[in-house]
Amino acid sequence: MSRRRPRRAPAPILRPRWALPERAATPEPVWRARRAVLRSLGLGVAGALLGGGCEGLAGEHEEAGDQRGLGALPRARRPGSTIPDVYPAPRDPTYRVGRAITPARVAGGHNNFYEFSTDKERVAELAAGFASRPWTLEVAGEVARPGTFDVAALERSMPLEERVYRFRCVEAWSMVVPWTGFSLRALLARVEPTSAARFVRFVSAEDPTQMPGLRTQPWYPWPYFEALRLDEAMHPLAMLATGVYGRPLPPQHGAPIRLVVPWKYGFKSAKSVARIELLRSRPETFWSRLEPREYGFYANVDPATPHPRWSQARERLIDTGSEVPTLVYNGYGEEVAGLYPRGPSRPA
Ligand SMILES: Nc1nc2c(c(=O)[nH]1)N[C@H]1C(S)=C(S)[C@@H](COP(=O)(O)O)O[C@H]1N2
Ligand SMILES: [Mo]
Repeated sequence: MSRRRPRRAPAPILRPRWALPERAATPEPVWRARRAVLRSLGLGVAGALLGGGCEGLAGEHEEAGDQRGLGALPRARRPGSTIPDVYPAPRDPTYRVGRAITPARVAGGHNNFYEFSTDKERVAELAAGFASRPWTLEVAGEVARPGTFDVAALERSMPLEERVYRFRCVEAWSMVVPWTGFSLRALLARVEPTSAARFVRFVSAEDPTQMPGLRTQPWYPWPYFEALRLDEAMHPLAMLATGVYGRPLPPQHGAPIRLVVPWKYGFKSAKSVARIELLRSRPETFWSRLEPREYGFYANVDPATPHPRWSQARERLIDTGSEVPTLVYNGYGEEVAGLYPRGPSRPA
């Protein structure tokens, strides 16, 4: 069943055994019933796409029917906007998940972004005015060509595409998200890591004037910081996302640029990244500094290794509430297991 990816040379195998088209994953009566509920609320499909502070994100836009009426929605890109007109980017059909895409309104209304709030339901409203454009991303450390990259320029120059990924939070909830962006390794290639580089560190923005959680929760070691081993960062699945649901990232999802590492728990995927550093040795991470026994450096999704306070064997899909078994490496084992000779939860 594995098939080589077309178009790109050092191709990973990205069609795992269990993959199904998203449509096949949701039984028809289920999605028909969902739509009937929306209709009865007088919302229709377009109505369902609004709210949650997402500013008119497209919803289950893989369905041709749902594209109708989108023109009437407010778009993130307004006249005079500094956001390049590159959305929606073409979807790469290689990335398949075997589950239905989580509606934009649900994903955009249930966020972990502690710089704003620990209340997932309030992040969208608190972050709504976050000024994320223009934005520069600095890349420094063990690289031959350090640089400061304008995010709009990256959106224009990088091979932007949409990828549907499973997303699994360590708190045992999950969703399925169509991210827009490019492989992190495309940016790393531009800066040319030196032979001494072994790890990549990500530092999120820290702006107390715009991020109320920084002021109200001074006990956290801000700014948020995360890291990957260089070979993990070079894996094609590791993505820098600048968009979601066919639109530029809204603030609550980490505007204007965030990491997405789909085989690891969500906390590895740092939002609103301001700085990337190539390092010789393994750095600390935000959560491992706070609770080293609960949040390790690797944090690969592993149903067999419980969190000290709860099982990771199952997860709850945030849109339907249904519980499903957690997949090792979040279902990306065929692609990434080779990075971990001793298994998902053993230090290499
Ligand atoms: N800067 C920053 N990045 C962050 C977080 C955060 O609090 N601050 N939370 C993480 C956690 S725990 C998760 S599950 C995801 C949530 O991403 P989403 O809101 O886009 O779904 O962001 C991750 N990245
Ligand atoms: Mo998370």
